[in-house]
Amino acid sequence: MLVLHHLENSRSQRIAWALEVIGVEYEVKTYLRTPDNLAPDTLKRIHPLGHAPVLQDGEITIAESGAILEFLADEYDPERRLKPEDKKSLRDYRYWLHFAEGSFMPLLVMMLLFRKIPKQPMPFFVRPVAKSICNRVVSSFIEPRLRDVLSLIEDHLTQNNWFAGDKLSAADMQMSFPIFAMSASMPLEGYPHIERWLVAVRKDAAYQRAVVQVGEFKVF
Ligand SMILES: N[C@@H](CCC(=O)N[C@@H](CS)C(=O)NCC(=O)O)C(=O)O
Repeated sequence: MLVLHHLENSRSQRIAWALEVIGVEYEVKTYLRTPDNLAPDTLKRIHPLGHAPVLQDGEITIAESGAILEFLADEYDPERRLKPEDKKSLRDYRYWLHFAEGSFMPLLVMMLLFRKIPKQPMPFFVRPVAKSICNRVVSSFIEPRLRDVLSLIEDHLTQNNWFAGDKLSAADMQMSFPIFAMSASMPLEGYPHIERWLVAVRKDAAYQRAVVQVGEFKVF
């Protein structure tokens, strides 16, 4: 049976959603985060980097959520519920599948780190300087780029119901994690089509079953 190594409140939710969409049997092994919000060392026994998600299929161990979704599409989805067939949708599928981890997540991780740095232990006289530098990086570098990302997504979802055409696909699953993270840290009122997409995701029956398995995304 497929085994999903799931870290609480993490990207593993994408994989549980995909597994529910294709209706394949799987077992979830849940790992709790450390007090520093990291993965526990036990996850390194499954994959050397110790990140989640990791999927095991017998002797095969796969990390990277995009690679796992592609593996499931190739090996377990004869009805092509995860990957569209027509050329235009397939191009969009590939773009957003890579965009989520290649362009979107690095900005979110940077924002998380720069917001955390001034809260770390440090001499009291250093803190105001650290705070001012970090705020500057967030406001002048990270936030404008995130606004560009949201506008790009909003434009795309104005013309498409889902990320890859008219049907839900693994591109939506891959994009769900950064969009949930964004929506948890700022209101998306100016982005009605992203909001509309979020409502559709939460209504999806397979998504709801995945939430029962691995929980809903919470803010860090
Ligand atoms: N690009 C990887 C990122 C994996 C990753 O960083 N996962 C996070 C959870 S969302 C993690 O394991 N964090 C714990 C840690 O870094 O210790 C993917 O898409 O799977």
